[in-house]
Amino acid sequence: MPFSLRRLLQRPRTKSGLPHTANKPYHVAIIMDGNGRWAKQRGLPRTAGHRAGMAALRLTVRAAVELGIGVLTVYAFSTENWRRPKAEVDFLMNLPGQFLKTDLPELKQNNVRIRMSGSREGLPAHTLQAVDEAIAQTADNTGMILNFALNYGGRGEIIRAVRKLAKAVKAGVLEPEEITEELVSRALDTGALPDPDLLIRCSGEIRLSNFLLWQLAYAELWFTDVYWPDFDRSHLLAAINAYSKRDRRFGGIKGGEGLDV
Ligand code: V07
Repeated sequence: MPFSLRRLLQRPRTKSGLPHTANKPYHVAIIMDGNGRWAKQRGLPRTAGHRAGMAALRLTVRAAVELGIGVLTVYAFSTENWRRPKAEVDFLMNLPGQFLKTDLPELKQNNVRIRMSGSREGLPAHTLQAVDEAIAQTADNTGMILNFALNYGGRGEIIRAVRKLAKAVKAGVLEPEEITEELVSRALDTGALPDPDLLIRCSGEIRLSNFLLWQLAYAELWFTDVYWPDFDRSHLLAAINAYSKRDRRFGGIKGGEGLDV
């Protein structure tokens, strides 16, 4: 689809146009880490960990729908993951098709809309076909958005966005001065989605690993030692509970009056 400034500016990114501040996160992002370590601990092949991770994802999506989460973005495959052994990559590239074959009926029943963030380049045709089919079949759904970060890297995404904007400038339809945070946000793969309010990372790693670099600027971060295949509703609830107790200020001060009296 060609880059269109008009499309970029259509809707506010949140209903209010402001960041989401209620005590329930609207957009939750998850780094589903620890599948390989979960398998190793059990003397199983890494692929068994990925399969168990898919089952955990199924439970988490169910829980997120029930909790009224607006957007759930999950890191399924990073651009760095291509460095893994070919057999493992081939296995992973079959998971979107497998997941959708078993889960698409329930997702549709639950009014879930599927989206993808990431580069289409380099993904096998059969993987893209499965994802595109799921996106098309759920395009009119109005419930939770399930956004798969697939062949995704934050810096790569920013580069693709910058190129789109540069092309618009070169074509004479955009002035450099018109490039705002809002426009950059919209040129990213996450487009009109509001930024994540809460990032969850499993498996004890305390880093972003090139995930949603621009979008996570103000997110609350929550880390757990639990391996992703062991993650369930209770861990999601713990993260949301911790989020609801935090005081998000977006760089301002509480109350926003500017005076501490
Ligand atoms: C993958 C299972 C979850 C744990 C993390 C790694 C392994 C679901 C998908 C998927 C992707 C796109 C889509 C539908 C489903 C997936 C990969 C790996 C590459 F439209 N799980 N899952 N994709 N794992």
